[in-house]
Amino acid sequence: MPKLIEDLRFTIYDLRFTKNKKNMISLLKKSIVTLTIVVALISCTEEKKKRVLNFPKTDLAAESLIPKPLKMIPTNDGFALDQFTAIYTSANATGYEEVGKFLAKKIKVKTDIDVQVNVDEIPGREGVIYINQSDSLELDTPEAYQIYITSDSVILNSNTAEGAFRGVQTLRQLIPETSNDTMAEYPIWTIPTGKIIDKPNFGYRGSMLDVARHFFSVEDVKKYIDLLAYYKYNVLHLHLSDDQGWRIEIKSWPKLTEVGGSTEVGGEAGGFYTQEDYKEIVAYAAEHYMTVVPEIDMPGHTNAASVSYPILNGNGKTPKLYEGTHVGFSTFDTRKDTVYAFVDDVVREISAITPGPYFHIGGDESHVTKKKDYIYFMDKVVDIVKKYGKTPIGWDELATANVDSTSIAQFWGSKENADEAVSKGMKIIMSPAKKAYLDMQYDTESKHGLHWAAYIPVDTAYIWTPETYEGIPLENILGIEAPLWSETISNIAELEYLAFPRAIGYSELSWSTEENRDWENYKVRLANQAPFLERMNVQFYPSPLIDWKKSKYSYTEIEKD
Ligand code: TNX
Repeated sequence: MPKLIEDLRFTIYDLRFTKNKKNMISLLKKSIVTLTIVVALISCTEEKKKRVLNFPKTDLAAESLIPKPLKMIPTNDGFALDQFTAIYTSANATGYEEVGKFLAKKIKVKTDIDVQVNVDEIPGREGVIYINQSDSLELDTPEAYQIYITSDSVILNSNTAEGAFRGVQTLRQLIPETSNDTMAEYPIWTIPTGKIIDKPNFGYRGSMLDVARHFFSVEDVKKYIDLLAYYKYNVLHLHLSDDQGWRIEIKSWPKLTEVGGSTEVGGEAGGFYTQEDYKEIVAYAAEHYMTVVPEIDMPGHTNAASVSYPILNGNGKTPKLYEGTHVGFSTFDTRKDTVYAFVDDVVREISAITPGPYFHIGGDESHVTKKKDYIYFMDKVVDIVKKYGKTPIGWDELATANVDSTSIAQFWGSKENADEAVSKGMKIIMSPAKKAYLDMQYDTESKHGLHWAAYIPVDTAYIWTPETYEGIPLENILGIEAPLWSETISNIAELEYLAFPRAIGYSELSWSTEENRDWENYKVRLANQAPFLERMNVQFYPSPLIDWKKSKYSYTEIEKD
C-alpha cells in the first residue's frame, strides 16, 4: 500500500510537468487506476478493522445454555457470525451436510443471514464453521460433541451426525437474539469463544404426547418436535389410543379410525393420523434425531377400539363412544383368539412404519381386567411385539407380568412395581407423576391441567434427582420422560401452556449431570429462554417464579386473558 501511494504521488508529479498530450492521457489513466486500487484497499482494511475492533468481549460461562453442557472453558473473545460466514461439513460423512444445512436454515430464521454450506472454498474467507466427523476417543457416545470457538472459526466435532445435531443446538443457543455491532455497516452476531465438551447423562430423553384424549394435528406435533429438539430431547412417545379415541389408521381394521377416531374428550370431532401422516411425523422426528415411540394402550383404555369392533370387548357391557375423562372401565377380552389376531395386525402395521426400536403397549390402570387375565394378556402381547422386532415398553404395571430384562417399565406411580421391574433386571424410564407429569397444574390458579398427583410449579419440576429417585438403582435407569396427558387441553396453545417452561427443565434433568444442575443458576438461564419462545410463538406459562427476560407477556397480562 505505501508503495502504491508513492507510485501515485510520482505519477501526479510527472503529470504536472508533462507537455505531451498523449503522455498526459496515459499518466492520467495510470493515476486513476492506482487511485481506485488504493481506495479499494483502504475500504477493505477499514472493514477488517471493524470486524476486529467492534467485537464485544463475551463470556461463554455466562451464556444461558439449556441443558447445561458437561464442561465449558471460556476464552473471553468473540467469533463474528456475519454475512461472510460459511459452513463446511466433513465430506463423505453420513448426515453431516444435512446437519450443516439445518444449522444454516436456523441461522437464516434467527438472523436473516444466508450462510452458505459447502460452497467452493473462497481464499482468505474469515469466520468459518466446520462440522467434522472425528474419531477422537473422547467422543465416547454417539451424541457426544465438542465445540472449539476462536475468533476465526468454530469447529464442531462429533463421531456421528446425531452428535453433530446435538452440538448444533448448542450453537443455535449461543447466537444472540439480536446483532450486537451497531458500528459496523453490516450486522454481526457475536458468539463467545472457548471450548465446550458435552455428552448426555441419559440416553433416553423423552416427552409423551397424548393425542387420544384430544387429537393434535401433524403440524402441531411438528412444532412440538421443533421445540423439544432445541433442548436436545431424543424421544417423542405418542399415546395413540385410549377410551376416547383411536388415532392411527390400521388398514386391516378400518373401523378403528372411522368409528373410534371420531370423538374426543368434550365432544369435539376427534381425528386420526393416516399411515402417511404418521410416516411424515416419524420422518420429521428423524430429521431432528428423535425417535418416535408409538403406544397402543391395552388391555384397559380400549373403549374406542371396542366400540369399533365389539368382539374385542371384555367388560360385559355394550361399548359406546366415550367423551368423558374417567379411567379404568374398559378392557379387552383376554381369552379370545380374535383379540390376539387383532393385536398382531396392529403391532405389525405400526411396527412396519416405525423405524425406532420401541413399541409401547400401555398396560396401565386395567382396573376391570382380572389379575391373572392381565398377566396372561401382557405376556402374549410382549411376545407379539418381539416377533415384530421391537422392544416392548409398558407402564410400570407391566412389571407384574412374566416379563424379563428385555422389556422396559415406565415408572409413573407405583414404587412396588418399580422394585419388581428392578428385581427382573428391567430398564426403567423415569416419569414419576408427582414430578414429571406435564399435565399437572402449576398451582391452584392454573387454567389447564389436573392435580391428582400434585401441583407442580416450575421449581418442583426441576428440583428432584432422577438418578436416586425412590431408590431405583442408577444402572436400571434408561432415562426420563415427561408425559403430557391431554384431558384438559385441546389446542397447541394449551399444550404449550402446560409443557413450557417445564419441559425445558426436564431436558436438563435428563442431559446434564447432577453436579451441573442448580435451581438458582437454572432459573436465570430459563428466564433468558423467553425471546426464543416468543420468536417460536410459544404460549408458555410465564411462571412468577422466573424473572422473564424482556418478554412480551407479563405475568399480569397473561392472567387477564
Ligand atoms: C393417569 S399415568 C393415566 C392416564 C391419565 C393421567 C392423567 C397413566 C399411566 N395413566 O390415563 O391420562 O393419569 O394425569
